[in-house]
Amino acid sequence: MSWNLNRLLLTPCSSVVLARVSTLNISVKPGGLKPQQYPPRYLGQPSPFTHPHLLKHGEVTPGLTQLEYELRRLKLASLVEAQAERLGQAAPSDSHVVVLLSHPTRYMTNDIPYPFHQNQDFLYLTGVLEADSALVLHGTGRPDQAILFVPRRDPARELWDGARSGKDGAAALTGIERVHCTEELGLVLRSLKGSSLWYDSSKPSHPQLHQTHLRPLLEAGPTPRAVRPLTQTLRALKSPAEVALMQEAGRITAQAFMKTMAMTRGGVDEALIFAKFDFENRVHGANFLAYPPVIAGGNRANTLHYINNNQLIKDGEMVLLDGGCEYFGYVSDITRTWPVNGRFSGPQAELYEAVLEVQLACLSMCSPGVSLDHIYSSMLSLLGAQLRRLGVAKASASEVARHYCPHHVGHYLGMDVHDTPELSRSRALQPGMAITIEPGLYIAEDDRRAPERFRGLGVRIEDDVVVRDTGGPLILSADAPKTLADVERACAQR
Ligand SMILES: [Mn+2]
Repeated sequence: MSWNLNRLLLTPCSSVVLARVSTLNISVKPGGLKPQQYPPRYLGQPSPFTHPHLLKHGEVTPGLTQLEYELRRLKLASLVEAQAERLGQAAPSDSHVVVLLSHPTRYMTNDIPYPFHQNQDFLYLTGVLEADSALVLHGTGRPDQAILFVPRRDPARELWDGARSGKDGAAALTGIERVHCTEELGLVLRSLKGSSLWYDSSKPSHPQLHQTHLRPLLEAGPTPRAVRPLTQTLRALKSPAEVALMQEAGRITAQAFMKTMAMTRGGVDEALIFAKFDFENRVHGANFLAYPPVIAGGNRANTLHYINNNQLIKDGEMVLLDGGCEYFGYVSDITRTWPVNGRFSGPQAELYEAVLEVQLACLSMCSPGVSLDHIYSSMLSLLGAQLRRLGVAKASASEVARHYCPHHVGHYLGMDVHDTPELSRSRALQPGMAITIEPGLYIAEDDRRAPERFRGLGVRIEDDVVVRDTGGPLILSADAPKTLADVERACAQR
């Protein structure tokens, strides 16, 4: 078993955590990775035994190894220890208990479930894709002992809902040695009493498990400390394996854009574009779309969260498509705007070029030390200058730019579309952070201040970016056509 420990330890992380993690005596248990330890049956999620086309041996989810998940838990344990010290609780004899709950199954109606979507913080630390599960980390000083809780095997339920991993399956898959059934959560937590609790109690990710197993504990003790800010700090910095997954998500969606551009024409239904885009993402390997896409023809592009996608787009109009896919836990989020008939009109090209120029300038700013908020204020002044040049505004004030672009320049990206929302956008970007860069200009059809030729036009151009130390930003969505010529060429691929 050859693990490149150095490479994994050097995954981007705050220097505090890195120092702590690299001083840990990490013992890798090759025994947990032996292929014959996987139960020869279906688990509650793909395993290297049942899905060798998706996972290599030692991977918990495609592309992410047991070791990577273990390092995430160790980094969280170090953050908890550091945070306790900061809060003036430096006694090394203090013990900590960290609890994370999975999501429950959600139901569309009566007994028809929605496709299951895991709580990303729980997924980030375990790789477990089953509902009704939990993770407990505990230890003195540093909570680096993991206990996993998964649903008990139940042939009657599995007949309807499909296989469950069970304790042996979950242990083999994750490499976590101590696994209990979920109903033992409260019991185990009570046995760890006297410890300080870290748990996101304000918005429990699994209300029923919270009620049954956590409420009694919370009523008896002091308010627990939040875990979310710590997991989000870790999640903000992507490891090489995570970047590879995001690169694939970006590549898939970029291909889908090319194919979708090639099929539009005057009179096309937004619903058809939706179906084509969804299809092309899945055909290229996506699990599903990451969010309801915006497919907005003509003036509807000026409704930022337009997701009705049910109108016909007239010949001569543009369509704005904001869509992305999820690829084994990581997402893309890309926007392109193009003329449905394949040829930009004069005013459309003018407005498009103005946004593109600003977008390219913002992309070039994506380097370590710069914050999203800083890029945002640059975007506003650049958009202001463009608006003045186009004759939309008399002075290039930021106020006017904010009116014509009411949203931020971008957000963090990762397992979620709007990833790690607790992380301030005023933070300096670091190598390994993933963000979107998405300036736009939206000129409503009833805007009397704007020259008539621009009214009813809305343009946004959005790329996904990983910040790097050297070589400039890595653009994950680079394959999606963007220049006027490339967009028209993609539209012409009939
Ligand atoms: Mn976005």
